[in-house]
Amino acid sequence: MAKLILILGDQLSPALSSLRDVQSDDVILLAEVAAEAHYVQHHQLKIVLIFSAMRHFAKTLQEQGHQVCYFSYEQRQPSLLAAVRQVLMENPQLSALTVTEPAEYRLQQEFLQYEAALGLPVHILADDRFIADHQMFQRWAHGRNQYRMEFFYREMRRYTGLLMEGAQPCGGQWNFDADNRRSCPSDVIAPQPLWQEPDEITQAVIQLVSQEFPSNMGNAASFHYAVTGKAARAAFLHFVEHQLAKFGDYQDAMRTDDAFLFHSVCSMYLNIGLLDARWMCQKVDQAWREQKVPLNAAEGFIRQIIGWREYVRGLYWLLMPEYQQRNYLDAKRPLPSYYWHGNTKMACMRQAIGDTINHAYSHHIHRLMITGNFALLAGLDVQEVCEWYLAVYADAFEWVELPNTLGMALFADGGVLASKPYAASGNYISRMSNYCSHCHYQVKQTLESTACPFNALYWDFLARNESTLGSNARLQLAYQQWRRKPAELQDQIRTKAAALLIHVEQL
Ligand code: DLZ
Ligand code: SF4
Repeated sequence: MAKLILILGDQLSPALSSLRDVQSDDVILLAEVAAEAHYVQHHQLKIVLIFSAMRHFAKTLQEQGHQVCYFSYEQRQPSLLAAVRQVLMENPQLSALTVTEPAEYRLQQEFLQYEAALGLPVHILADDRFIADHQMFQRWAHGRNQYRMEFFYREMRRYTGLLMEGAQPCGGQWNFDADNRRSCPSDVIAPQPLWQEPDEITQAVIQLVSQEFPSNMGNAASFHYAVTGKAARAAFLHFVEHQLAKFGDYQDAMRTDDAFLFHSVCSMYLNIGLLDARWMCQKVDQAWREQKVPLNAAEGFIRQIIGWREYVRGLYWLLMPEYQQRNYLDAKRPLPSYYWHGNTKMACMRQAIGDTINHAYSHHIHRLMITGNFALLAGLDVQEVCEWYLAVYADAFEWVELPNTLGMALFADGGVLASKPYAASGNYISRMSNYCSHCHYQVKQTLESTACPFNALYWDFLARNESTLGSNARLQLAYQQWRRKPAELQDQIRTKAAALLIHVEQL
């Protein structure tokens, strides 16, 4: 019995579960559709990446002799369901639909309706590209009142054997986070990540996106990412060879002249299936065992993949759909327009948003401690901020974006992900970057007209949320500092913050 296999834009892996028992009379469908291209205003480079990678993946399947049906965006399929319907109508011999489970709750809910809508069996297979399946995560989470990444991560280390010597972690320590926090001196030069020249297929997609999505963020013509598994693996091996050794030390550093520093910039490839998480981690484990990179680099990288990435995916599926509605600190201020155009006097924000506009990428500390921290301190609307992150980053799919933004950056889940809000004043940004020396504002000032906005907003954030956050154990030092300030100074700071928030659009 021939079947239809639907492959989504973030399922571009040859080892995908739905492709495992493909038969010669099966039809494989990939479709560029309006519903997926428009559910948020995706960055132009994100759309180019996904459409071009889909086209390359379909071409490879075809070359391998599979029957492939491909709808390009110009064919105006409104939705995945419409595309499936059309293929089934044209191929009445197809008697079932198979799909690997979608990564997002939104689509999972749609797929659960497909059987009724199409009148044929729909088989939804597990996505075993993730290392922990849903049951494994649920077993781990069961009975816990706190879900701390660190404990999940240790289990994943034992489960995978990565950086393990028998039952013990290599180096006698599970986590070298404390060795991942150096600022990057100006004489340390990071090698460029490996970019790709667009081929003919990508050039056609660039043209399409420029025409069809002209007002979306970014410039499609500047596309330089990998769009095939082979090119993505080359980019990752380039990272292992040239960047990984220093990734550990400078993971949290930021610099005006370099958006990438020692980051791999491979999350977008991994999240659409061009790279395999186990393969990446094995390469890093091997580089450490061959003494090519220090342990704080290898462990820091592997923690991001088998720890953090698997953990946020597990939490997403554990807590959706209720998680999406959370707004613990009742943050509702509209998103300032500079999140979209980057035109602000705050040098750090200009840099982080500018990098985002130019590359559909910025690294995790920009996302957490600059744009995320500002959104947290200013009480920006949780839904709007989440939508922004989902739209503007090439690696952003809701399963990974939502916990990172709503939980980690905005503390809107009340502490499920993070044990304290990642609120920081200008002092942190000044320590970890060279932005402040290029800024209109003065990082050492709090009340003056030229004062760094992060400073008054930081204290005001603590003060206005004292009833919810005041007893948080990890914020006690900060609250002691606040409470020790004379009442008059507290008033001045809060008045300054109120003025900043009224004029937040002009900062
Ligand atoms: C993000 C995206 C975009 C922009 N376009 C498509 C598309 O046209 N067709 C498709 O199959 N997938 C696309 N995607 C990725 C999906 O949105 C993604 O599979 C779901 O969000 C589940 O993670
Ligand atoms: Fe950002 Fe303040 Fe530093 Fe300016 S002074 S770059 S606003 S932290």
